Amino acid sequence: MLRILGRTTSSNVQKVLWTATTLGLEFTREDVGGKFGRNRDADYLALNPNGLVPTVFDGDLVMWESNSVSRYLCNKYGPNPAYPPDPGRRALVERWMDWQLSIMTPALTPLYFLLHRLPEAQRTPEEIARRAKDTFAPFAILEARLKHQPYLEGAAISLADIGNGIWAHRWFAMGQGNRDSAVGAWLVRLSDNAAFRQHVIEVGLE
Ligand SMILES: N[C@@H](CCC(=O)N[C@@H](CS)C(=O)NCC(=O)O)C(=O)O
Repeated sequence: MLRILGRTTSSNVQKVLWTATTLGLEFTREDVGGKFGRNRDADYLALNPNGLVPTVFDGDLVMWESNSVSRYLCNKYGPNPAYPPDPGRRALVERWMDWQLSIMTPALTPLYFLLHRLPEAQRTPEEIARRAKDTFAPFAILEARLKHQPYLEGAAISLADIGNGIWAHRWFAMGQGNRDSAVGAWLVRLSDNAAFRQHVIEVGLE
């Protein structure tokens, strides 16, 4: 059975939980990170030198980096349409996973931290507007992509949608976006997925 270390409110933990649930895997999970701490303790750092969550055990194998963990789970416990076996189709999915790490998360995190970490008295409307503007470019890319297809790659949810869908959910929850858009319609489609509801929507933001 998998053992997942990480708080449920972490987008990167949610990614692994959604993937594991998609594959029908059993797992245990322990609260680590955020208000629960433990992630800067020496025993945790010995497992994951980044001091970040998630850290995932599969037997003796200890893993970190949520995208790598998700790939591993699909490789080991697939096949699953979430991670197509054909190298070309897989590359198309993986580009969105890399894009989420390199473009989406850096664009969204400052706005998220401003609204969810900084005390309200320290926020200014100008700063919020500036940070929000930085999020427009990646969502314009998603909008163009999703105008012509139901999911980021192909006709089913893939790992491409999992990582980016979690951030899109947050973006709307932060008062951005237009429900009457291709991204909004994609989020409605994702909401039909029980694992997305369980591990993302029902958990809320922290
Ligand atoms: N690239 C890493 C990033 C991991 C990461 O940044 N985790 C955040 C939560 S989303 C974290 O551990 N923050 C410190 C904390 O929760 O205390 C991954 O994908 O796993």
